[in-house]
Amino acid sequence: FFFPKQRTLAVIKPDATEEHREKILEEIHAGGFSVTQLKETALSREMAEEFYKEHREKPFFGQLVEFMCRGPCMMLVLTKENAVEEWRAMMGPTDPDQAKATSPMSLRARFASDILHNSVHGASNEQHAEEKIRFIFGEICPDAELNRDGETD
Ligand code: DGI
Repeated sequence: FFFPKQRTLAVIKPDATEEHREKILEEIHAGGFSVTQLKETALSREMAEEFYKEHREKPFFGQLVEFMCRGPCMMLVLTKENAVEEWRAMMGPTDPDQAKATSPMSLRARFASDILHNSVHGASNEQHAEEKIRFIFGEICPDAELNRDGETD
C-alpha cells in the first residue's frame, strides 16, 4: 500500500515530559517519524480547555484540564506516511491497563500510570491534526496567552 505523507500533532503530557521525554523522542525517531516542529509549552487553563473542547461534556473534563496545565508539555509535529494512525498505534490504547494487555510495547503500556495520566496525546484524525497544529504552533500564539496569564497586575 502507498500512503501519502501526513502530519499529526503529538504531545508528551506533563506526567511524562520530565522523566520520559528522551526515551519517547528516541522511539519517535526509531519509528521513522520526522519531527518537523517541536516546542516545550506550559498550557494555560484556557488553552487546555480549548485544546480538549471536544470533551467539554465528559465527566472527566475538569480533571483532564487540571492535569494538562499542571506542568510543561512537549508539543511535536510528526511527519510520516499515515502519521495520524501510526502515531496512535505507537501510543497504544487510552487506558494503560488495556495497553499492557493488547500492546505491551506501546508508549502508554510502558509509561502511563492510569487512564488520565497517560503520557502522550495524538490527534484522532487528519482534520483534528491540522486544527490542533494551527492552535499550538500557528496564528493563535500560545506564548501570548501564557504572558497574559503570568501578569500579576
Ligand atoms: O485519544 P485518547 O487520548 O486516547 O482518548 P480520548 O480522546 O478518548 O480522551 C482524551 C483524554 O481524556 C485521555 O487521553 C485521558 C482522558 N480520559 C479519557 N477517558 C477517560 C479519561 N480520563 C478519566 N479520568 N477517565 C476516563 O474514562
